[in-house]
Amino acid sequence: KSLTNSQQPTPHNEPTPTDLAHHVREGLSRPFKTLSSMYFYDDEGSRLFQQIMALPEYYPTRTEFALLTRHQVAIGEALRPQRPEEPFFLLELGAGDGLKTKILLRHLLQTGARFTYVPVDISAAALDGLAASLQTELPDLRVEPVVADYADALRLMAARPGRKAVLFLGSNIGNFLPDDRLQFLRNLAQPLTPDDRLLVGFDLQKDPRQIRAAYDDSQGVTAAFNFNLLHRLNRELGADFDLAHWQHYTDYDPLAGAVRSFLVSTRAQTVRFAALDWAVDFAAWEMVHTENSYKFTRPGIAELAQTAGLAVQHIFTDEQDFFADVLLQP
Ligand code: AVI
Repeated sequence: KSLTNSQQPTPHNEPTPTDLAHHVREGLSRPFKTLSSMYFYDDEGSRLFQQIMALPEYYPTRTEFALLTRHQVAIGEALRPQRPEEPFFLLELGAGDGLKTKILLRHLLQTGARFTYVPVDISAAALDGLAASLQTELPDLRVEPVVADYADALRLMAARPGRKAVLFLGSNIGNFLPDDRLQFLRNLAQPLTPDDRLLVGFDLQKDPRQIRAAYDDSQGVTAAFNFNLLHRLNRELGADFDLAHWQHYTDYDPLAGAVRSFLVSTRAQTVRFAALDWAVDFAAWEMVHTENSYKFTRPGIAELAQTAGLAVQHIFTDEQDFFADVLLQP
């Protein structure tokens, strides 16, 4: 089974256009209509996500940045092998612009670690940009980008001798449904050995109002990010969504620890998909579910890790206990 699960994938692990057509038809034919968040990340969606990460309400990115800054020494110690002369690979799944990772990379270089940074992404363009910025900012860093799906990249790297320290930062793990999340972690752990390490980012449960605000910002950037999905369907599948009759709606369920985002049809309407020779009806106030963003507790993380066959070695958090980077051992 691939690590890029078809239901709840992660940014930068995009499927092909034929998958889009199939997925949209299937998701919009369900009694409770859905569209997967994996389709958020076209060029415009990726640009909007960059903007989201800088919003005052969207705390996860800057919190994890502060956390990594605060714990860089301990995290560096935990990721590198005991013997300093032993070379290792620092793999990063879905590296993005690498802004957070550069904290660790800089620290490891400054303390004489011998390692190769292996950013993994399905998009060659994303990796080219990252490699170029690393070349100027950290010219001494050895970089071996891998354009592949996470599972393929891990299998490929597992065959090479030396420790693998695998980073899965952000709160990307939160975009999986619980079953898919467990399967994802199991697949991640499968090719690794007890000498390897995993560092996974989890957004923690906190004041529910603060969580909800992070997904419904006052400038409407998150709404635009959600609407971009409809623009994309108009463009790529010849659909005729009229954005004047759709709203962004988001809610946080503290019992499930889940933010759920929706696109809401504000009136009864029919949308045609020219490329699919197909049409779909929406009732007034019908909701299309587009994204889950789960928030975690320590017991929840411990249970997940244990079920996936991983040992929690350390939980690194920020001063406010908003976010956790969890060190796991296979
Ligand atoms: C990519 N992922 C971790 C983001 C999140 O927080 O779930 C995506 C996002 N959706 C709306 N805002 C941010």
